[in-house]
Amino acid sequence: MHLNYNTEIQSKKAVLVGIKLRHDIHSEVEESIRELADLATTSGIKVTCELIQTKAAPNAAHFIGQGKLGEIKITADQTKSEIVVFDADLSPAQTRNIEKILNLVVIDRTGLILQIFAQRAQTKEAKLQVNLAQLQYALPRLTRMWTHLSRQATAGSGAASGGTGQSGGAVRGAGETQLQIDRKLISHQISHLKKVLRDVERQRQVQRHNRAKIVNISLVGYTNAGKSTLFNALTSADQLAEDKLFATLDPTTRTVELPKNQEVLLTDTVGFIKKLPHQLVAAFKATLEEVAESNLLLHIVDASHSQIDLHIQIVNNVLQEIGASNVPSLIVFNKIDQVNEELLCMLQIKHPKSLMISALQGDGTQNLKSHIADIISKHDICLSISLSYQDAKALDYLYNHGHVVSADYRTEEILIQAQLPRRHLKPLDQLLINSTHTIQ
Ligand SMILES: Nc1nc2c(ncn2[C@@H]2O[C@H](COP(=O)(O)OP(=O)(O)OP(=O)(O)O)[C@@H](O)[C@H]2O)c(=O)[nH]1
Ligand SMILES: [Mg+2]
Repeated sequence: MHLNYNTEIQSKKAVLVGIKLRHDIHSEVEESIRELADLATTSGIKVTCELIQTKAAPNAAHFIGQGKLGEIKITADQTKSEIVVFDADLSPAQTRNIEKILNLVVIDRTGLILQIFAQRAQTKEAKLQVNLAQLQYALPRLTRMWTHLSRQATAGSGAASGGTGQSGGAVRGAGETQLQIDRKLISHQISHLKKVLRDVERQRQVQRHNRAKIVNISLVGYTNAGKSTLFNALTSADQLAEDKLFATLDPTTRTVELPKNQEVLLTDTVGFIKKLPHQLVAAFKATLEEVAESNLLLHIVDASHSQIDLHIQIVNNVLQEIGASNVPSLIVFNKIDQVNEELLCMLQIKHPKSLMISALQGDGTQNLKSHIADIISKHDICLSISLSYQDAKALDYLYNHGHVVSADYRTEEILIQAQLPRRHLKPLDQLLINSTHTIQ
């Protein structure tokens, strides 16, 4: 099946086109195209030129006017670019129409993000999820892909540029039959993948059930915010962290030891981005459910980025979309080593409950751990125990699983004040055979 069309774009040159519609703010359009350039570079495309086209409202047939398309064509020819990447979501028909006019490969933002996910997926589950999203995206665009293929088929004989009109006509008949076969195959594969992913989801539910007794914390945030760097700093793991978008696709979970003897599970997961393709959100449902079922979210924000507010808002929107907006969350501003005092003060005023860290340099990470410990302790119970020396094992249990605030050794008993996660109360109770306790 010819769905893995990554090789078609890697190392090829591309013109990027940003679109400023009537109500768009110019700086945001600029930032968006800068991000598109990062996405393109991450996918292996070589960006030759960035253009911004102003348009009151999108055109139903080809999104922007034919005159503007002409300008794009000239730029693409001058820079020897074979691809045009639009910073918009184009409908399958718009993509086809623009391709016909430009005679170049046209990719939209969703298509580009899907390509990156496909390149980055490592585990079987991530590959399945990305594959499903790609198939769902490809199905209505199949004609276009077939056109690419037929163009490729004839390209070997030197007809790649210019000759598509005639050669396309020559293969169209065979193509249509093949197209119908491809459509059926893809629909079939989509249902098969959905079934396989439902099984994965069930397995995850079982794993989650087994972990339910431990506090689960997930790192969420915009892509490249520094989640994996923080994950590594807190867990001594070696999760891939790099200056590329979507470095992490698979959720990774590790234990973190906190002060006061607490142990939590920390999960690092996929980063969010503006217009995260809905096919991906749907395909990554099982993965993202981990986030929705966490006890606490650490929302990591790159404090050195120029679009902090937008990033926070986008992450909150995705959290809402995946049903995680009710999970308690703590904003953690990262990369403070790159930010001046003035901005830090402003952020602190705007987000009084937030924390400031540099995951890379380790600043503030101990404070973050204590803060998490405090948040979790709020759910702990406070105990006063009059412990008989015969029940000394209970004291070990308290030291291992809770926080002993004070221990007053008397002749007949030990008077203990302690904090303990509620889930440890029952096992402790069974050890208190000759002792008494009260919950405060
Ligand atoms: N200066 C500075 N750079 C940092 C800091 N934390 C992370 N970085 C850098 O930011 C880049 C992205 O870091 P990652 O940890 O991969 O970011 P992420 O949020 O996991 O990204 P995705 O997995 O793509 O969503 C890397 O180049 C890190 O070295 C920090 O505190 N200061
Ligand atoms: Mg990461």
